[in-house]
Amino acid sequence: MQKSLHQAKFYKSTPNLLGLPADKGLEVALVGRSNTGKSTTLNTICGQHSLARTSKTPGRTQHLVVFEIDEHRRLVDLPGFGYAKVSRKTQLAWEKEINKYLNFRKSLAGLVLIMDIRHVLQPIEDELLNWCAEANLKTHVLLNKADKLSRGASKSTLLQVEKRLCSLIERGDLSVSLFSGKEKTGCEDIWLKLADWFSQELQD
Ligand SMILES: Nc1nc2c(ncn2[C@@H]2O[C@H](COP(=O)(O)OP(=O)(O)OP(=O)(O)O)[C@@H](O)[C@H]2O)c(=O)[nH]1
Ligand SMILES: [Mg+2]
Repeated sequence: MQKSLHQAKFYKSTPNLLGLPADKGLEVALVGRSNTGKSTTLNTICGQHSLARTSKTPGRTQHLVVFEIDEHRRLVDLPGFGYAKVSRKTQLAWEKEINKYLNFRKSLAGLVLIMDIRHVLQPIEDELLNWCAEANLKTHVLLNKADKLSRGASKSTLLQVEKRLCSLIERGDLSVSLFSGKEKTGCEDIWLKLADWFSQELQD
């Protein structure tokens, strides 16, 4: 998987679903609140420095940004939920596009939900996880920015999150792991997930 991810290339950026490539093959999307490190995570797991654009200021990713791994497999970097500095109207428009994407994208094989380990399970994240469970969408949660906490505090947050989500985890479509896009730690679990999701039968 790592080798294929290394070859991922920018494919296109689009403000709405109409601009996405044909709904074929398999796609994995990175989703989360604004500034949790989605774009940094994408770069880290692909072993590339500047594939997706990152920024210190929230609201960097304003489109659905598609990266092609090969002819049949893609990663999609989604705009962050809840970015306060754009108008409410723009926020709602993004949320609507993300909701449509999650609801209707047939090639969506799995979702990577990025949370900031210092602010886990915010209401929008809870809502998203419940929706994923209802939709039977395979989801992996990365508790990102683990470098900001001590090892002990990171581990204890992981246990708390797993406890809160135990009923969803037991059903089998949800998993959680520690991650740091900055220190490039915690990649193994997500590589295994991607290898699994991307080996499903292709949508045509
Ligand atoms: N300490 C630390 N900082 C991180 C980590 N991952 C991302 N950041 C920082 O968090 C900020 C936001 O990172 P992005 O990757 O642009 O976040 P995003 O979720 O894509 O943001 P939007 O596209 O604006 O929603 C940047 O300043 C990153 O350097 C991490 O693992 N540790
Ligand atoms: Mg981003």
